[in-house]
Amino acid sequence: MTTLTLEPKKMHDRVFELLMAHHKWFEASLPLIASENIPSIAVREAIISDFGNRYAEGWTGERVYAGCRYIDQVEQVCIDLAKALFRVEFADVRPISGVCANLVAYTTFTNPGDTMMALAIPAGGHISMGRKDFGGTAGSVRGLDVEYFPFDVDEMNIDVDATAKKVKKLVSDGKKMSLGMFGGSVLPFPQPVKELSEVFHDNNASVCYDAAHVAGLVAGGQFQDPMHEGADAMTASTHKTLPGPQGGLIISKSEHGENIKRATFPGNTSNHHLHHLAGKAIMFAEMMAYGREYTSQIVKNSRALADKLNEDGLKVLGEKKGFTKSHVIIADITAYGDGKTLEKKLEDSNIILNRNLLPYDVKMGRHFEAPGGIRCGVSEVTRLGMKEPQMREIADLIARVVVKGEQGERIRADVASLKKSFNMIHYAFGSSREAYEYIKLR
Ligand code: DSN
Repeated sequence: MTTLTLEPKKMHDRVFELLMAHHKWFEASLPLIASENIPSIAVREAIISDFGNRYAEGWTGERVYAGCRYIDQVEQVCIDLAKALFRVEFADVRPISGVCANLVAYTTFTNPGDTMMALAIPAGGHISMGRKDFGGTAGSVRGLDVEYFPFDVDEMNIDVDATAKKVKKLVSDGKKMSLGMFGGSVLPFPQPVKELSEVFHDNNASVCYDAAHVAGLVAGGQFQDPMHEGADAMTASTHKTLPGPQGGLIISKSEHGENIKRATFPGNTSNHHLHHLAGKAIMFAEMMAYGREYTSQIVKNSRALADKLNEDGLKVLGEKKGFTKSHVIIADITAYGDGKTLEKKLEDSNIILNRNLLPYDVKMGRHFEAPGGIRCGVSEVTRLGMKEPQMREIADLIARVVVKGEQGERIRADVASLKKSFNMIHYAFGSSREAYEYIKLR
């Protein structure tokens, strides 16, 4: 049994102290985790509304609960905005996360025991695409047999010819290939959806694209547009390059709409998170208004950061292709240490990014605990108004820690001084509150 060392009121107060400390820390830090972003103050207002206390199982106008008069209207606004933003016929905004959206896709397009092709995790696949023996969602929850896309490290991309051959071979060997699952968690370059969709379709498989990371760039017209390149559906998170609350989304051609609706509810959710639904609607409206400008700056920033990091001595992958065409950069830091140690040193310097497996790490005997890479994303710093000159400063700060071994107070002071002029949210409808302000309601 746990014996509490503090009275309940003191523990209650302690939680608020820690929340406030977190806000102060992020205010003075460089947030570079590729899967994160900061929502606008307007989104934050929406997600503390009473919507978060309600149930609305089902589809708009067909709920299993009373009390949904306004919830239905907000959900319809959210659906309409999502369809307009992604230029598609059907959107289901209820999945509560990217993993949940992928499960909706698996439920729609596959049966347990079928084969799905996806990227291996070191090549950029996500845990939700993983095999059962690694505890991945596709294998252990949906019972799928996962085959990997052949991957070309120089190109940092799927190998088209080898994939076409592999699909045909698997099918001729008697595998029931149901789904080609493109996309993933490290996606510096557009993938060959156009080139390979027909191969999957000709072999009776559907095509889905996990745009968890790049959905904002797709919406802003800065990356590939999978739904117009042959994909049947696209899943996404709403809080990475899309700067919304944490959540998921699935869009598709209209013919899959009814199956997707059932796969979301009752298949993979009971209640969806209605406060986040309102936040998603606000964020989609911001993206309709500012998305093109925001995401074109993300891509320019990412490229500027990659160029300077590489010049400063980090080995950024994808050099042959110009390092990146998205928000994400992946660098081999094995000349200076392992990913875990360097992630910690950077964190101690208030530079927050994460370690990452490199495509060739497993072959080299490296493990996700101490991989050979680090991953940076620029969505959040771009949202704070930073541009190419600040990216070069960030690269120098990272290199001081990684390459030169500097650490501690001097770096933290330089990080805070850079950050000081960038504490407002840009590309949103405006607010006088600062990005990391702790908003007290008590
Ligand atoms: N694992 C997250 C990422 O950082 O890419 C997404 O779920």
